[in-house]
Amino acid sequence: MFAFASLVALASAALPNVLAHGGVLSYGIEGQIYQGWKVGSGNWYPALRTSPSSLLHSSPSSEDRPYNSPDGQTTIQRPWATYNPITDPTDPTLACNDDGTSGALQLTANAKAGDAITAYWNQPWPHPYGPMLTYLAQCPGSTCTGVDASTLSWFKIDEAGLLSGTIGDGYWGSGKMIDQNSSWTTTIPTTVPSGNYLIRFETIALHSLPAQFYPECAQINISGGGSRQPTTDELVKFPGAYSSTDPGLTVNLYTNEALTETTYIIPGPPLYGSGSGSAAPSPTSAPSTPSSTTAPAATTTAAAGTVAHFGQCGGSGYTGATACVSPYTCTALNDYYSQCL
Ligand SMILES: *[C@@H]1O[C@H](CO)[C@@H](O)[C@H](O)[C@H]1NC(C)=O
Ligand SMILES: *[C@@H]1O[C@H](CO)[C@@H](O)[C@H](O)[C@H]1NC(C)=O
Ligand SMILES: [Cu+2]
Repeated sequence: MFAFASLVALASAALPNVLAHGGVLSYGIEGQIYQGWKVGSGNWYPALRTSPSSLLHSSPSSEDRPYNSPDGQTTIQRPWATYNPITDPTDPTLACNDDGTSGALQLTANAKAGDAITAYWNQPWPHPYGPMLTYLAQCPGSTCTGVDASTLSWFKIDEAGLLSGTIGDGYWGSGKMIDQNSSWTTTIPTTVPSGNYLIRFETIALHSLPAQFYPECAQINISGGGSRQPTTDELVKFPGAYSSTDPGLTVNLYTNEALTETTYIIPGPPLYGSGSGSAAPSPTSAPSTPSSTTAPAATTTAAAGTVAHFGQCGGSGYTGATACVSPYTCTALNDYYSQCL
């Protein structure tokens, strides 16, 4: 205990105000912002949680939590236990970065199939090497409140791995997330059945091994959905979906081979609706989803009349181009900001 306390003191002294880790702090659904669990004053700093994860994840103290106390907080986000990474793919907290329970005053956001939903991480997100993944899990009853996240079956609706370049020095989904205001936008497929879901945004950091998982969840009630249930092959459990031997979780960025390797296999099940679903996750060395374009960032210069993916295309006081490059459409996020999504 003495040694651990000393290490914590050292870590705090060495990194006074730098946020080394974090999580999803808020959400946006078609222009409406939903705050996540509030950050508690005085405890939002990088603590040392690299010692035995079983010990450290079993009973987070108030200092380890990203909020002072859940008392009185109402949010669509599920409570989460720590801003430190989960580093074991069998960790029981892998579903939503907590014990799976909902908040005492848990809220649910309404969303429509086809809506764009954005997760905002703390800024700037510090880890640019690794994939972005978004999952949905339908809750069995008329609400997700009270449903244990670890009992649900999840399917992947969005992923972005190595977008360009090599494993060793390429551009990753998480690098793009940082370039996009440390946020990630996923469109709810129009084909998912209406109902109550948990949505799980995850970024995985590969700058050191073992890989670091940063998942948080929110409750949404999807209306106007379709009729395509996820197939058996598309459904996974957390924990269960990942293994410590997955090729996408064991890549070493710092080898000579990494500087020539352009194929990265995104962990987890095949994408929802991606085909038969019976094959192993397919290697992706190129953009594989509509959210992955060759435009590296929202700041990409676009020709007149063609705004790049995630670029601004409207809003009060905006005078620039309003037409989005195919296949994106200009979507009003609020009165002041419309974005090509
Ligand atoms: C979900 O939305 C449907 C349709 O709008 C509504 O009838 C239902 O009450 C909602 N359920 C919850 C838990 O919010
Ligand atoms: C960037 O993200 C922050 C939340 O982290 C949000 O308040 C802000 O509106 C975002 N900016 C844009 C241009 O979307
Ligand atoms: Cu970190």
